[in-house]
Amino acid sequence: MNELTGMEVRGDGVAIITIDNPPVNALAAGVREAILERVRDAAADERVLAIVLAGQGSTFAAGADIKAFDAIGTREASIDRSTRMHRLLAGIEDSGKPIVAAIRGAALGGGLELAMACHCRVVSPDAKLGQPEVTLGLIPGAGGTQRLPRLVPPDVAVTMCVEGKPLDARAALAAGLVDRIADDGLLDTASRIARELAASDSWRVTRAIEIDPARAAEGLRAIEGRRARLQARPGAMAAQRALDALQAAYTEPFDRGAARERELFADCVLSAESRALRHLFFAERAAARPPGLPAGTPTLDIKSAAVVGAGTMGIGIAMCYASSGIPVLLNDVSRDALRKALDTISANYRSSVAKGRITQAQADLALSLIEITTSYDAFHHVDIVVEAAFEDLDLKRQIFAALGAATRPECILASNTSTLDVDALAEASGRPSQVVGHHFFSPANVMRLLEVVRGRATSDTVLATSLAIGRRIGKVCAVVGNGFGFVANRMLAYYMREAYLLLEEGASVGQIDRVLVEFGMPVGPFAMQDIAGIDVGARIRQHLAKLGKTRADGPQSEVPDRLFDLGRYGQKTQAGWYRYEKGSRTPIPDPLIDGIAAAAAARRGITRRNAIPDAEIVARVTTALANEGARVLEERFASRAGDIDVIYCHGFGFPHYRGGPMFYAETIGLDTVLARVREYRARFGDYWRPAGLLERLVASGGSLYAPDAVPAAPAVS
Ligand code: 3H9
Repeated sequence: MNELTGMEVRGDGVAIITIDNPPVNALAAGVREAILERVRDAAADERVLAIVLAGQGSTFAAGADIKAFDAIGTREASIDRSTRMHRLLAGIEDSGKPIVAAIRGAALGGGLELAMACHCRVVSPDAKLGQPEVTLGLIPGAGGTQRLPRLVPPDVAVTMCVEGKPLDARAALAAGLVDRIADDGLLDTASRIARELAASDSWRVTRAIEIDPARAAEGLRAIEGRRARLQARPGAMAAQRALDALQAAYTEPFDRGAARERELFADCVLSAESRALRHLFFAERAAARPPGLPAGTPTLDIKSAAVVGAGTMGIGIAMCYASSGIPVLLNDVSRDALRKALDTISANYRSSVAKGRITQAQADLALSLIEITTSYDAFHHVDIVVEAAFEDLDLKRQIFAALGAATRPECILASNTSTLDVDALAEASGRPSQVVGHHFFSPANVMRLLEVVRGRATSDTVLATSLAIGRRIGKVCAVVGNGFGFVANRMLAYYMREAYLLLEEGASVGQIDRVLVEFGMPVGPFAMQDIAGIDVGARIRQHLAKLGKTRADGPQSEVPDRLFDLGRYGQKTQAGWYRYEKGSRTPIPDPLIDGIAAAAAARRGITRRNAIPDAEIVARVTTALANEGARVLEERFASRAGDIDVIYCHGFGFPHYRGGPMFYAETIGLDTVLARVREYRARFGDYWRPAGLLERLVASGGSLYAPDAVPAAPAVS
């Protein structure tokens, strides 16, 4: 068992116990017991005066083993597990010798709970301490909701448990969560403090700290304030339960509060929300390891970048690089466009500073890393170029031919195209193995998704480097094949098709938006278009019409094109699917839309219904997503259902607590999804074609997530 920890008794009487469970020292079964065994050994060893508990490598401990939660099938099993963990931490607290946690890197979840059961906490400047359980649909389950309020002010305890964001070393020191920051010599400092505690013969046992009445009252007020804000938020069950547990901390003695925490943790760990969020946690990490890309594929070192095109996307992409400390050349043919781009970038950074998201120094540094240019002269220095020019194949071909000549052979040439053929650009460049798609989502400096499009000739090194640089600039990456609309926009087209058709059938813009927000989308489809611009979609449809293509199979509603004809482009023209008062972003329903929808329905011979049930709206759009997602998988434009979940959650805000469109389909049952597709086919027409993969899985009782659900093959065109 004790390969999972190490112990060294030093000459000064300090035992250094090290948690050793790579890569992140998760407190899996065996590790927890091993720690207690070491503590007991040290406590029994006469040579030992004091103990330091540290993590091997760059992490203290990333918390409980998240994978193991799937095996908890009952409340009793959950409560039993938490009880053992509580006992174990009490055993550490009561060891009889002072224990100092020496924290390098992350002390998260159960890792922080372990550290709080130590008698003192010393951290390195890079430490991050947090209770992120809520992001997994959980609450701290090993006493975190009881020990944290005994150490930090109520607003900090509430924020940490409800928002899940970690504190950095300085904030943790200011809050009283840690006792010392060791700029260097973490173990030496921790050992010295441990010896001092032993010499003083008095150290603090966190669970014995009494919360004074004034602080308890403040805690209850902070909790009520939060509850009011959470009330309307779907998917906030874990946050509510965290507040319940904190309330117990401010009103009950430790043991009763801890018992309450165990009950509430059990509610959460068995919930559908938590299962979905845990799925997404692993799916996000798996997405960065596409099948077919050998582990350990070498990556290129990206020290500088260039972006071609200083429009909205180019600006956002340049900011991603600069904000991550990578110098970037921003290129455009128009000097005027470049000057405007710099103004926009400065304004964006100013606004981030004003909102407290970054410091002035960080903004100044990022801005200093962006250089504008109208030529490719300096491109032979850069390691990657991201092209974000106007969406026109001939123009992009010319750019790629020029980039092929202007850059070094090993330079990566990435296109931010959302609709064009990456292989055609690869061919134009003259060195197709270096070409890849990097499809960002607008605004590129905010949205976390990056679709990495693997072309026919994209080399493994370019793919691996794309994933590495994507992660470095803060993106969640997923590899997709070179198909029209890739994955995110292809699926969005089916979601929007149903929204338009429901409108023609008699639902209102307001009803559809409300229902999908209640379902958990951050914004309804029509309000979203009013933000993004109705003109953008209309121009793409016009372009496709010339090529004889449509974005999705099935009837193409004319309603959005009528709005475009009327100059109703959305918020920017104060009218789109809604009306907007000058200077306001509040949508006001506009009866004119219903008239346009009724006329469109009449032209298509559709009898409008007086009322469309809310449930049908959710069923229609989610079935369209799941069926198209299954087609994407069988055509191998994505390699795994989890990749699609990651893409749609991070690209278009599918509620994370539902796990993504494919996970949601499994939650309601693939047989139900297939039955709906068949029902809609009978009601609406043959464009509702069930995906073969869906039919096969339903026939065999299989799962989209089984390792053999989709024949293994790299996602290539
Ligand atoms: C909890 O603690 C409940 C308790 O209250 C008590 C209950 C009784 N478990 O993210 P990375 C894997 S709930 C299992 O790429 P980074 C991860 O999947 C937990 N595995 O590295 C990946 O595996 P692979 C609360 C875990 O450097 C590898 O480690 N804790 C866990 O970018 C590397 O991860 C959290 O929510 C885990 N706990 O970031 C913290 N953590 O290589 C979750 C990581 O096979 N973890 N893995 O893909 C994190 O936030 C980040 O991993 C961390 C490192 C910041 C630590």
